[in-house]
Amino acid sequence: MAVGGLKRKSGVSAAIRNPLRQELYARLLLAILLLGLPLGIWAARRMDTAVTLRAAMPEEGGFLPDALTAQVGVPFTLRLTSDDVLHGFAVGQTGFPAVDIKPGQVTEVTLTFDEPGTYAYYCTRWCGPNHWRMRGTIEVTGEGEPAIPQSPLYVTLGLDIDAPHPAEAFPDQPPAADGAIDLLTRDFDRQTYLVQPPAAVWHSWRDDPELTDYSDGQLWDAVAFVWQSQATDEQRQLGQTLYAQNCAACHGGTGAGDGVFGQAFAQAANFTDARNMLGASTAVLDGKIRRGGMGTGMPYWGAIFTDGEIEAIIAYLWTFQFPNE
Ligand code: HEC
Ligand SMILES: [Cu+2]
Repeated sequence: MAVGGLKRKSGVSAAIRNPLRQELYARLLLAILLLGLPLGIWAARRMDTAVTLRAAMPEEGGFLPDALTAQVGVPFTLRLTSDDVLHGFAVGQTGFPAVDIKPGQVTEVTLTFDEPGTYAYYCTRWCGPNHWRMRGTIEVTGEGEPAIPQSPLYVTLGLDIDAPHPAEAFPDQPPAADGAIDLLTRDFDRQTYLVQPPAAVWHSWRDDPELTDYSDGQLWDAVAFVWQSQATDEQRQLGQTLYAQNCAACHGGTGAGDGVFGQAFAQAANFTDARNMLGASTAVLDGKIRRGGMGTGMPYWGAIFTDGEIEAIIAYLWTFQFPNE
């Protein structure tokens, strides 16, 4: 260091005496400026947008900070660290693949947002009973129209999703979707699937004088069939994957509400309970998933999943009542 400094000093003094050398130095300086300026700006920008995001168990504060800002089209780098156990990081509704945050390591991710809006980031590792509380938001500003969120169906319909919804009638055993096939020519549309509970559809068929020849069980089989016809196997598969990652810990792998963390809160809903489920419409389930069970352990997922993902999860939830063969 000292030697270099000295050399440079003598070099500068030499340049003053020699005009040729002086020009050389001027050129060099210009080159350094021309090259160095953009480099410096680039480095400064990079440092500006790189934010350290610390993850800790929710009891210890969760994500710190839990609110970030970014600009449309400007790459945004996060340095993820963990204070305690293994956590995960993902951004809802973006398709950004989840990454792990290992204690003692820095995980760098760079995000670029195409559209303004409020994005939610969340932990993807079950780090404790309050894991799902590990959430934060990224406020993205800039060019473009933020997508205007559509009102969830339960709001448009004015449904009280907190009201108990027991079915008046339900089968003793899960219906088989392959029965009573000749009933299927009857009208059944998307709207009915969205707004009517299965039990209400069953009742309307039961009260239909044209259908008196069919047994109660056959009518349930027909309900199971039309319900399943509203989703594809791909959707149910996607729903199953998302359920396993996000819901099973509370609602149980078999949907019975007996997940390891389900007990830590008010009993998580039992999706195998026919009386409870067959009295619920898709709109009610959709609302509960999006908004969460305020004051209960049921988290809100509206900011995390896309509409298509929620649709897929509900299609999977229905399989607990209407099993696929
Ligand atoms: C931390 C535990 C927990 C997790 C995780 C969780 N839930 Fe729940 N859930 C609950 C509890 C507790 C209830 C009952 C309270 C209520 O209905 O508000 C509930 C209720 C529900 C209901 C309402 C059922 C009804 O009969 O109205 C639906 C639907 C639901 N959860 C779906 C999901 C889905 C889908 C996921 C995953 C994306 C999920 N839950 C994740 C705890 C959880
Ligand atoms: Cu976590």
